[in-house]
Amino acid sequence: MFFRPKSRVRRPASDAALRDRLPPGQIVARRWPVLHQGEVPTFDPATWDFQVYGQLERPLRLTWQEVQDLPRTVMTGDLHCVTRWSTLDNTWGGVLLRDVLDRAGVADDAAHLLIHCDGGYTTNLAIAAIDARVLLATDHDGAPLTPEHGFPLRIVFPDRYAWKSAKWVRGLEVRIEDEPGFWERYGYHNEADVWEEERFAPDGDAR
Ligand SMILES: Nc1nc2c(c(=O)[nH]1)N[C@H]1C(S)=C(S)[C@@H](COP(=O)(O)O)O[C@H]1N2
Ligand SMILES: [Mo]
Repeated sequence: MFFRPKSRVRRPASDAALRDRLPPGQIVARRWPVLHQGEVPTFDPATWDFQVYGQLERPLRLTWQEVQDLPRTVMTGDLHCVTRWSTLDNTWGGVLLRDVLDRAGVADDAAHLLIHCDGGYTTNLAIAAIDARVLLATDHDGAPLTPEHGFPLRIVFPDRYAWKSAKWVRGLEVRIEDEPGFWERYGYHNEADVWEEERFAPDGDAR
């Protein structure tokens, strides 16, 4: 009889480390789930465009080729769904959202973004919260996003619940006033900070 020494048993040795890097109430998913409202939109590179409009000096309308030609970056970040699954160490390739906004020249009195997606999904972000880890991603782990994960273009915002990481993004509306997006209107938290566990709007604040 051969007994495998205890130390060889695969145990959650990294539990403590994991606890440090997982936001409260989250569990690591073994596979990357696909989650969204409605249908995966079809993508036609000939007609697809990406628009940045609203309170701007230089509104943008970019073709798929022009989006691909923007200066690119790679960012490693986690994805945390409010339904409690997380995927860790995703490598995202794409364009810094900040760079796109700078290119368009956000007006001084504009502080909010309403992100518009194919199919009508929306989500809102405060422009001041958009740090150097927020991407308009085209790639995941070195390959183009799959259609169900948001190809050709999705937001990735690792420190906010994943409903802010909008898939199939077609437009950024730069606004003076905040406007709640799809889930924010249904009582989900406006800022959605995963570290503060901002899942739902405070009582009475649902719009
Ligand atoms: N356009 C669009 N983007 C969306 C959603 C959606 O319904 N429509 N769902 C969000 C939610 S709740 C989550 S958890 C993530 C899931 O991304 P994934 O399917 O790539 O895992 O997409 C987000 N982006
Ligand atoms: Mo989600």
